[in-house]
Amino acid sequence: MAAMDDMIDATALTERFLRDGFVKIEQAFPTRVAADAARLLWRETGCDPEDPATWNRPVHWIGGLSDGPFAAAPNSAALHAAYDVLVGPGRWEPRYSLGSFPLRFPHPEEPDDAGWHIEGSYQPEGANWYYTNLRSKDRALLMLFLFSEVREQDAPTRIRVGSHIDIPPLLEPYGEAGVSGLRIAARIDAASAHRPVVHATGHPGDVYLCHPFLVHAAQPHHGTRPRFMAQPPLYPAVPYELDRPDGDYSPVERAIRRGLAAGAR
Ligand SMILES: O=C(O)CCC(=O)C(=O)O
Repeated sequence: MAAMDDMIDATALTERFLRDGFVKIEQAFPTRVAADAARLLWRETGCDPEDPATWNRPVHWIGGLSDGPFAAAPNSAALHAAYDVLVGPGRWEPRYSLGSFPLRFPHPEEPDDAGWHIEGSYQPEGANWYYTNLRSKDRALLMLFLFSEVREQDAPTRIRVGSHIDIPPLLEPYGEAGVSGLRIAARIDAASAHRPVVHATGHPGDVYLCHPFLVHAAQPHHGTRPRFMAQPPLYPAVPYELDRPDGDYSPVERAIRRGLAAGAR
């Protein structure tokens, strides 16, 4: 506990996470790891970093990668300490890969994936889209790992601050089975439209740890240098619980309960 307290102010982290639905951990992993990761991501795109004529699409989606830097990035001491604070010790799975990289390039075409949404996490048999449920099955956190400089003009992810509180009442009627993100997309957008928007800017090595129900969206890139990011889940080791006799709720669970209470008022 003493070591964790040296690294991270757990109370401040928890308060910000409960209020905003996310926390930014600056220099959560080393810059040289980010640089190594970016080099491998360029290779995956087949584009030439020095020749914008080869940047042939507004977004290159890359799947999962487990080369060294992608195994190292999510496992820094600072991130492990933050996962413990937000999700709870023993309640999250270490991961040795990163996945789902939306690599956004300056391009005259608009991307077609820039709507407001929360991340779905599992696909029931026969479903053609990802689902989520009130206990956030299969997703302990949404994480944004920055591998390039992300300034305002570099297509930072848009975040509706505090929107994680708006979502639990929408999910509750669907119970354990949950609902497809597509089916409730319009309601998610409407329920959180009043929230202020901030942009996930930062430096290579910064990480945003987000509540699974944080409403966010991509945006077109109007800058000059591509934006490299990963947006993987942190996986749970055990399901979230919303009714704990001992009251030992994690900040993620507390936020879901707050959202339900707010919806009931
Ligand atoms: O690229 C981004 O900024 C966010 C992408 C995203 O949230 C998504 O497509 O699920």
